[in-house]
Amino acid sequence: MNKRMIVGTLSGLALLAVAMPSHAQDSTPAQPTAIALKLSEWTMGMDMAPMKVKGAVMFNVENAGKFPHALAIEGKIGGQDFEISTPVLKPGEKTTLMVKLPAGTYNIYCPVGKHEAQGMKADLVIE
Ligand SMILES: [Cu+2]
Repeated sequence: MNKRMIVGTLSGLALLAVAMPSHAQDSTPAQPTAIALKLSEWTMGMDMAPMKVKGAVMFNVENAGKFPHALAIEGKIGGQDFEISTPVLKPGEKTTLMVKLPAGTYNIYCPVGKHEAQGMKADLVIE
């Protein structure tokens, strides 16, 4: 496990922050990995190869299509189902979604209509 060193100059507040519960995995980079995703019904934008990343991920999501889309992530953490989603984006709208997940494979997809069945999906592999 990669325990962060706490240097002597940290304030008590900072120490409290460090002590907060975390689902972090070992060797998590400090900076999230940024992934730009353009959602579009024309390309069914997420029907692509699995995305493999380490540590936290920052999705920069843009609806580049003509219909509403959103980005959802689902999977299991510790045997429990979880799901998180951006709001439904109108055409041209952008948002960000940052996740910090245990290592594993998750589904990312568009929860609008039947878009997932139409190919707006991919695997997200957290290493
Ligand atoms: Cu969609």
